[in-house]
Amino acid sequence: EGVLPQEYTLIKMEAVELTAALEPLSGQGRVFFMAATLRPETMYGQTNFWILPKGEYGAYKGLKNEIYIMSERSALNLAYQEKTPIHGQPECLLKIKGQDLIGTAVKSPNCQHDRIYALPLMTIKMDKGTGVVTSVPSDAPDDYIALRDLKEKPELREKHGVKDEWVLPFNIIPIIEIEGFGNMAAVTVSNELKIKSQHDTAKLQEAKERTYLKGFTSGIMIVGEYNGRKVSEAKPLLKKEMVERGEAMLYSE
Ligand code: A2H
Repeated sequence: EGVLPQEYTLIKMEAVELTAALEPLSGQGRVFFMAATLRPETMYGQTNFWILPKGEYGAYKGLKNEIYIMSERSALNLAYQEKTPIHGQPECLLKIKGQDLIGTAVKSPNCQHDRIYALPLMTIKMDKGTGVVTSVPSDAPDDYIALRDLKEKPELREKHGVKDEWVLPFNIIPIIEIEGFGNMAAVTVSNELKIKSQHDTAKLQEAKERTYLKGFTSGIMIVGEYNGRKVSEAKPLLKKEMVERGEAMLYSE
């Protein structure tokens, strides 16, 4: 853990219907999964989002009668950052196990699909961010490998109750061109390193290091409002716009 606080953008992904585990929240306000990201400019490439099946999540009262789904620890931090109704006191409306959220459909800002689904990721850390992670397989090696695992392993889908239609129709979307890495850097680097699965921790770390800085310093957006602009320029602009439109929130820890 670093000494300096890390600032994340929380992407507000709205539940499109309150099925199963979320049903008790009906009539209480709009429900948002709060995905913590360091790469708000990549939201054009979302194909799904990730939940830890064994994780404990909660539905917390947010601002303007909204409801936020996240870990308890992150809800407490958010409450101290004046982003919930009562300073320092998160109000939990419902506790939910990650497993029961798998398959929930959301509408996410800047996403090219009308809806994307909650899928299981076993390497989520509940003591980082919100425990909710949006998935951009073109540019995040963790996301690419975990989505590939689910697509290629029917037994993995079955184990976690994942329906084919939540996974198989979603292809990787090129959003950023990086010299020497093509337009799907995570795929290029993961293949170069021959990463076998989401549990190949050391190689995934290496892949992240190879893509992360490079994407920021020499990446060029090839979609969206800032098509043709550098990632380093587009990132703060897209972040600000999403926050101003009420589609995202800043959060530090
Ligand atoms: B990033 P850092 Cl396109 N557990 O968002 C595991 N991973 C988590 C997490 C958690 N609790 N909370 C957030 N993350 C992921 C986009 C992205 C990200 C791209 C490329 C790289 C990248 C789409 N997924 O991160 O440990 C989130 O994934 C590379 C590091 O705080 C978040 O940003 O440095 C990033 O890890 C935060 O990682």
